[in-house]
Amino acid sequence: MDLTDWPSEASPSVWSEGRATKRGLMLDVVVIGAGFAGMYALHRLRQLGLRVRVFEVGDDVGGTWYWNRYPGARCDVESVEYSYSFDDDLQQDWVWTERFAAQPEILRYVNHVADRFDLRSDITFGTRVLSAHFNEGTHSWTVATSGGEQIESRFLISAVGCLSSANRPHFSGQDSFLGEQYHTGDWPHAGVDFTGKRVGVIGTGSSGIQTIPEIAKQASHLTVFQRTPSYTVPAANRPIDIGELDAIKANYSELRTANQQMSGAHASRMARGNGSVLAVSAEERTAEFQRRWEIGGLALLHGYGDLLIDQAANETAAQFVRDKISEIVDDPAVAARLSPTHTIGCKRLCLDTGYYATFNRPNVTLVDLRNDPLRAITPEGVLAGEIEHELDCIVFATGFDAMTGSLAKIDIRGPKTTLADAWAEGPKTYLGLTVAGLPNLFIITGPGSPSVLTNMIASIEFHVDWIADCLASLADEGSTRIEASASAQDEWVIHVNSVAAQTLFPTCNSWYLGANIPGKTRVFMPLPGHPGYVARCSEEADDGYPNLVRGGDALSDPTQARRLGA
Ligand code: NA7
Repeated sequence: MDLTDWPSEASPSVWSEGRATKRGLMLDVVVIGAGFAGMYALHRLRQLGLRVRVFEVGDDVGGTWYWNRYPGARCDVESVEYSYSFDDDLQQDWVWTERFAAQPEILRYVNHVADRFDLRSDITFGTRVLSAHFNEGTHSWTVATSGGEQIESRFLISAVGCLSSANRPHFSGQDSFLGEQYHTGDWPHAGVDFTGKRVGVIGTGSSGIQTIPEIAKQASHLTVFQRTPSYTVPAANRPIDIGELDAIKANYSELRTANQQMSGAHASRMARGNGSVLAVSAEERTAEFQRRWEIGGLALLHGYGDLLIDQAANETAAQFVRDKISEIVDDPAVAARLSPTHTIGCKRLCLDTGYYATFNRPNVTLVDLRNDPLRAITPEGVLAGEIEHELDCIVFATGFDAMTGSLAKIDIRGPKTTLADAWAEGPKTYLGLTVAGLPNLFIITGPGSPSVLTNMIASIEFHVDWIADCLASLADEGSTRIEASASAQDEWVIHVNSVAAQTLFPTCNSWYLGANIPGKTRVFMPLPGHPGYVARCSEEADDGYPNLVRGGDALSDPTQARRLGA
């Protein structure tokens, strides 16, 4: 069937035509979240003629980029690649100004997309989805929102994002603090002026590493509370000149296609080395690491094929970064405290602009919480070890309950299980897209898919297209119910774990494993390897979805069924 022949947006819906419920018209799809994923899902499913409604907690579009407005917030995937590919006019028209876009530019871009495709008219902002209960009788979800609405929808799509539920660890005495408190993942829209203030930043992951150099420029004094040092490499961010951008745009589809062959679905323009770092001399590898350090971005870990597979190989890159820290940081004791010892890359590699050099500033102090544990937050500041650090503001850069946190907040109930029960021992999915026991639910970039190990936009587009094709196939055959088979899901979970086990990813306490959240089941959530994953999902679709059990009432209107099948 040619999908472009489907009814236009104004035409009757595929499944719900004429189907009024006690509470009003039944929707085809409720989408949760209006970030990159929810926005594209809305656009794509509208093209199928489906009635779609998106619910979004924020007051506007953007998801991650709506909330993470801290100074220094910037994407670590190059802007020409971290952008939608689904519409060539869009990618030709938009002008990126920097190699790695900063948060305000990305937010301008998503706003442009929302305007361009008139997305806001089907998004309800300022509204949280509280629960979704599946009705076996009608093969539909009853979705309840914080706005007091109850909506019936045939399908439910989670576009809640992977890094959208802020991790707010509780520190003793926190409520007594007399100054201001901020979380990088929930930053005030009006911005914060730290001029002349004594600021403390807790957390040195990607967010902390991006914001620390910026806050240090403003604050009278900055105290950085570090529990675990991170590896960070220079972003080497720079403006993109218009000639460079035009050259990329002239071959945009080739770039997008080439990126599909990359493990992370991006960076195909960056030369990769497949050989072993251990097979070359120390001089050669140092020269290659240096070359890649200067290129900036994630290039460093792409130099050799075994850096994320073999511990001894990995150690060569880790030592290279530690040597850089010693070179950059003036005080050897501070350099030692900043030097990580874990596997490089098993936590997401950070990109920075002047991070290590920031610790040479006279107004910056590093507190190592491994030696001086954070004992309490006091009215005046932070008590670490025996020292009370007096502060006017505390910035929590403590990360997220990643990949499952936002979905787990919603009371999702299927006929025989809840999401909470289904995921009690860690998230289990089939293809990262569906969950056995929860029919008619799809998860964009869910656990068990490559998601956070990739360029998220590429993964989002792939998932949305896959879901759209699946829904079109259901419409074709008049099915109203689809659910992953439990055995296929069990096999998929084993597959994800076995692929992860062939890498060094599971070897440290990362948010990929849920290890940053006390009590969270420790399981490696994303699946390494975009191309293999895409091939597997495409095979599932091409074979007619053999591992997804379909069924339900045929469409009640046979003329419509014939039309859709035509
Ligand atoms: P991350 O990478 O999870 O970093 C959080 C940081 O906060 C990290 O340094 C943590 O130390 C620290 N942290 C967390 N809880 C505590 C407590 N209780 N005490 C002290 N320090 C704590 O989150 P980000 O927001 O920086 O980055 C998330 C992703 O966003 C990033 O990977 C990019 O993909 C974009 P720890 O390492 O756990 O010892």
